[in-house]
Amino acid sequence: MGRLEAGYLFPEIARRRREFAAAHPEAKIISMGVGNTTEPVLPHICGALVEGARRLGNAGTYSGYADEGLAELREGISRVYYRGAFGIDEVFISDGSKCDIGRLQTLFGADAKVTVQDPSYPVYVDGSVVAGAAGRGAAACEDGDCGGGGGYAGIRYMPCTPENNYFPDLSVIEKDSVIYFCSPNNPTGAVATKPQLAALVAAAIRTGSIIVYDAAYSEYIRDAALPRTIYEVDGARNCAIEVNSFSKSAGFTGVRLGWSVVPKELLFSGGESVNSDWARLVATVFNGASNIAQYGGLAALDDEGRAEIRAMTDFYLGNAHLIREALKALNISCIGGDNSPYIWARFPGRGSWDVFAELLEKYHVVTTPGRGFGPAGETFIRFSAFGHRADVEEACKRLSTR
Ligand code: PGU
Repeated sequence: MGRLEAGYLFPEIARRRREFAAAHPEAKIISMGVGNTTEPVLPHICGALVEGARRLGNAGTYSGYADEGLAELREGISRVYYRGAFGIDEVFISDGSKCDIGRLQTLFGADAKVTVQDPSYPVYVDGSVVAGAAGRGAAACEDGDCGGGGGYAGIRYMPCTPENNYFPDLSVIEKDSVIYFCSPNNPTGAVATKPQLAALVAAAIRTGSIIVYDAAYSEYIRDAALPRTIYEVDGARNCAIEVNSFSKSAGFTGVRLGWSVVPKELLFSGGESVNSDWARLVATVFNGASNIAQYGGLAALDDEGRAEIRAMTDFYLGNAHLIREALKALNISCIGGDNSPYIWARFPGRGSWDVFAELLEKYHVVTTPGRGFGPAGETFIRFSAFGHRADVEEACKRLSTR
């Protein structure tokens, strides 16, 4: 804990927002910061959550611990997301992908050689630091106030920039690494193509590394040519774990339900089964996802639930389109937002916390400074498309006066 360079990014942003609000009580602040869902869970899935709660109030249907998750849910996730390619003992139900990432960091421990995309979702780095897998920062932010986005010695950063079209140079991956890879990417919104993922898998196999593939935004992919899971690539079963959740697709950020896939073929360099160790670890430190949430998850897998997920993600993609158009009109170059709920906007020559402050102070719009996602985010701002339509429209209107 002592090695962490700053507080966790999103509470830091919330703190700055509170400070500004206290000084300007008249300001109507709009959040395009943290990627938190805003729209209600849709009726079919919500009905299943209600029914799940009712079952707990009935002697005939009451259930307690369900450590490994409902078999039907594990089978359903394999069928809907992976064409049935995994057995139920390869799909682990969880309370969300962030929580699984934390447990994976416990599994890999302090000796893990960690490689991340730069910028990246801060949990890959911060959680690894907490697990002991990094030395004190070498390239830490100059002012000690970058909200978690410094550079830690012992963590390998793979820059993803406009120059490499947001896909990193994989030749820097060392032997026996743990590689965190997120697509659609948070924060850049870039989505890796199938040949790019094939190159990633080849690099992992060449170096004996394990990929932790974060597919939390896979339901936002609209381009049919783009892969929705790393297991679309041959060989991924031998080198990749995938985490995903219902948070951003079904609006379960507050319900909490996700999963991890750990194929039986995946082995540590000593030959031990990662699947067995993961099962042992999860059984030891986790007591299972809420029964209520799991009933909701089952409904999210049937035809009506799939249609609701589509409608929900279409709505947020609609917001993303408005944000992109607003930025385009201002000649601000940006990517993302077409197959992802994030837009990554470039402010050349500017520090991202400065731009963050400008947008908050002048337009009362909260964003996320790119630096919080890593050193390569310094001149970028992340706009989140999670918000009510009227708020997004109002924020875009305010920005258009820039
Ligand atoms: N993975 C990625 C890539 C994410 O962006 C997020 C949420 C999660 C996992 C967490 O998913 P759960 O399944 O709900 O655990 N990222 C948001 C929220 C901030 C946070 O601290 O998680 C964001 O704004 O980046």
